[in-house]
Amino acid sequence: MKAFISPNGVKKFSFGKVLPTETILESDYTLDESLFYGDVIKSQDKTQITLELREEDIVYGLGQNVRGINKRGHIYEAFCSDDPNHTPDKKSLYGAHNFLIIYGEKNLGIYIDFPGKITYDVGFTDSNLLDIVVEGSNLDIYQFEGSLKEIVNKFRRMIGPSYVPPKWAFGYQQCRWSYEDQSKVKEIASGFEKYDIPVDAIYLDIDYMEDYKDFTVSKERFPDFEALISELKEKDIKLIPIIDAGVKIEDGYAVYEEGVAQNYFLNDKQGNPFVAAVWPGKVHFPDVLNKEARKWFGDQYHAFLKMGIEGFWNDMNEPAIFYSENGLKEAIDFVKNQEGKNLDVTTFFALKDSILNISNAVKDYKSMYHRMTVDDGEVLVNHYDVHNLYGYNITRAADEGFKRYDNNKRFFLLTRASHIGMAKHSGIWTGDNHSWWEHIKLNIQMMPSLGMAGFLYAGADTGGFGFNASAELVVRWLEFSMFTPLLRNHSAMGTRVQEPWQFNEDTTKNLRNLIRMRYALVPYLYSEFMKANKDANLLYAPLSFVYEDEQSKRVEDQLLLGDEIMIAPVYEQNAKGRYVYLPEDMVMYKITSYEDLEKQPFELIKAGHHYIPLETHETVIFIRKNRLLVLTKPQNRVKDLSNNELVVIGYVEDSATYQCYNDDGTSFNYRDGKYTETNFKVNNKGSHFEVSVDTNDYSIGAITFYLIDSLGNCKVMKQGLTQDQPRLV
Ligand code: MIG
Repeated sequence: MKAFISPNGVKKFSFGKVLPTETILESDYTLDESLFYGDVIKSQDKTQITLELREEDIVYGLGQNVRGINKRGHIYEAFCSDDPNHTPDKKSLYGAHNFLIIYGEKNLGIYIDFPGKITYDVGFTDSNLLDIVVEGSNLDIYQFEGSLKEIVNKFRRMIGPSYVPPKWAFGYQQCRWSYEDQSKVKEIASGFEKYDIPVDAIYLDIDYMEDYKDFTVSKERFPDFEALISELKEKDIKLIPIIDAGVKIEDGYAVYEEGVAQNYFLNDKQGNPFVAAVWPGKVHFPDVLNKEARKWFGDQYHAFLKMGIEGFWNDMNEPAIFYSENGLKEAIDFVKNQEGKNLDVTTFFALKDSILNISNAVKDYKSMYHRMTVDDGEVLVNHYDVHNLYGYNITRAADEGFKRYDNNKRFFLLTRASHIGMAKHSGIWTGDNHSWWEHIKLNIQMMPSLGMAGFLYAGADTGGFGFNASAELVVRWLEFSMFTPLLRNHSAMGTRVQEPWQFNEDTTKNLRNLIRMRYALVPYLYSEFMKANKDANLLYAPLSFVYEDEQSKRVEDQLLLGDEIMIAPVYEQNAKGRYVYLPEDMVMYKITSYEDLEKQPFELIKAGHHYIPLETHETVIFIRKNRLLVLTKPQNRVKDLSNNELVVIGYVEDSATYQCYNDDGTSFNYRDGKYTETNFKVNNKGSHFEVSVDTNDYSIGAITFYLIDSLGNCKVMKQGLTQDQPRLV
């Protein structure tokens, strides 16, 4: 083992030579005498890392996973898995995010740089131990110290800034597996017009393709694809097609033929393209760990970009395998063998499992090979050993392809499988959840750990993907996801439809109000998102990141969103309220509709535990002490939002400031300082409030302040700025 230290105190412990995961930015590490905080035992093909957990320690992190914000008490695996049943017994979902923090007397952050499988026994087998088993002996362990915020900060600076989508991606998005033809897509777009509900994007799931072939469009179901794109574009609605990982094996299909001719696919042991089967039937997988193959696959997107498509979602990229030729043959042989026999129990269960186990089989992953680009050379690597890099690199292929097409345009991109380091290329959705109340809670609990892993542009299928959603569930879910950067309603084939108007009039009205409120929140969400990204902070933080009292450390169903507010969503069926814990006095804002702002639905709530009654149509947020929340007047598209009519709600005991950020929303020019800043300042002078606005944003017009003082009294003040007025008032 060798130890190193970076200029900002990050310690690195190297064991052997890890295959390049390309997850971290270069830094000047110097040799160091430090010892690793835990015990490390190496055997030939495994590394076991053990750390002690004290009774009161909390373990945060591990990115996309089941269970609570505090990960203690379960075993997790980092092994990207296509598993549509996110039940509490699961160890691993689609992402592999090897970053965690032990929060206690001495805080410790750990990132394990390793591309294969890792198991984390977080105080499950022995409640006082964190036992990590890495399936390999070449790895780097990074160790971070400091406050929770500092640890996240150092780690996130190390992996670099996260993906920034176009601003319209902060609007409402509608998906379904599938909107099966062009008339259905138009019908959905008209639905939003008819019911006057904001929307910015509609998705195309796998049925838009011809026989599930990537980069093709069904002539039968979408005969006028380009006209459809322009028609929607005129309405400012983006169309987002899906791209799967597997490339259909079919003579005459260019992507397949080129890939074979150039040896761009994963191979089997003999060096022939590996045959797996997914939606299109038999497929090959692009070898995106090979630089040239990755470039080739990324360039496939250009034809769609030329047609005016501005974003995609990448699915099945764990990669998911329904079956392989060999796996299927073995299973069928086994089944045939049992024919006519009087089966004992063991054989009967083996028979049942033989078919179930053909999907995503480890044996198949171990039968595929990459020609991985390492230091500009090529190394033959077994897929199993780098499994967690696949989704990362196939989405990176897309991002790099987009940048070659236009390097100053922000394209929209979501992926399912992911890994640390991938956050710079794309956002993620959290895969096939269910229309279960438990999954609203899971969605809430996953957001902070995704952020720690760098995934800021993230969200879950609102309303739930699998199973049937009730109206109440969709409303309550939106009461949380209206705050997540990715706000997408999606559901599976065969389930109850769940577009906002599919339930009853009341529900449509509630959902309209919530979605409009989401648009009102965009200035705040976008500002906090961009600041969290620039400063390598969390957008969603557990309460303990700010409040150090014992109770705050244990709160699992409330989050801080940005620097100004705390959210406390309802996630229980038939609930008419919930308990909320306030670490300090805050102003409660019960949201019903944007228009109801005039009724001043604010109330000062003292620190402590409270039961807050909340009807189905009521969402609650809490404004922190001496903080300001900025809203804008809602519109039906993000691009129509302006800063012309802003609302500032503040809980000001002494003084508060807020910096609202904005930019063109489409380019990377913000990196060159091309953005606007509006600084709001409020002072409580006892008898009155003093407000000032300092801005270089010439679109700022009327501002209405709702200011609440320490007695809970609300004062309304209107400020007008005209175009030629000085920017300082
Ligand atoms: O095997 O494309 O997570 O969002 O609708 C299922 C169909 C494949 C899984 C994705 C989901 C998508 C679905 N896909």
